[in-house]
Amino acid sequence: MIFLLNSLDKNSQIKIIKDLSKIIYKSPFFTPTLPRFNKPFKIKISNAGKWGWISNIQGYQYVEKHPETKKNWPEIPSSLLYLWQKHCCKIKMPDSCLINLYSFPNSSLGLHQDNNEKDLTNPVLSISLGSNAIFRYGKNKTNLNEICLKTGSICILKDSSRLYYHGVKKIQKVKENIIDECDFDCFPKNCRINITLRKFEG
Ligand code: MD6
Ligand code: FE
Repeated sequence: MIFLLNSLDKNSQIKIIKDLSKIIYKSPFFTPTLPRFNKPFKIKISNAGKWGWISNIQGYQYVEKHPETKKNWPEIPSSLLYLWQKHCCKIKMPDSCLINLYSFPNSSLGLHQDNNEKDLTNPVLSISLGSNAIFRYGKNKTNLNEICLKTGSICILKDSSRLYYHGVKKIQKVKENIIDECDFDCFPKNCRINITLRKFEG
């Protein structure tokens, strides 16, 4: 697992937050539920790109339409495609952009692997914005490392770390939250946003 801590400067973060607000306007956040049990996740999500990742009683799936608006997901903004090209790959572009919204203080994300994609040799890139995440990761569920992901940090799963387990133990409020400074109604105060870029189709 590669961590590029505090990699994005303030202006690039603000541009991404603006681009996200446009996505959320067309494609509102919704609460996914756990496969089989249908219990709600402690985060909200939305997507951009051809394929959006969702979870419901039926399982984890990549789908072409928002489950509530029934519309196609908006396009992945160039501010994010640029980061994929810079850090992952110049040739194959991502076709899926998952936006996770963590509200303070009660959001968290269970330990999981990203393994629903068709070709697991393609990397996954994530961007953290807003409040801090106490992020856990490791090759096995039993031997986990912990790291604080601050706003502007990038994380890449590739090669031998592609199937590492990872999750968010808790959210830590920060003094100056860049999402609050942008002042969009679609994001709650003290929240954290994590964006994951992936290639679902080969
Ligand atoms: C999060 N991140 O940071 C959750 N997945 O909120 C992920 O699930 C994740 O950070 C794949 C690659 C990087 C990640
Ligand atoms: Fe993940």
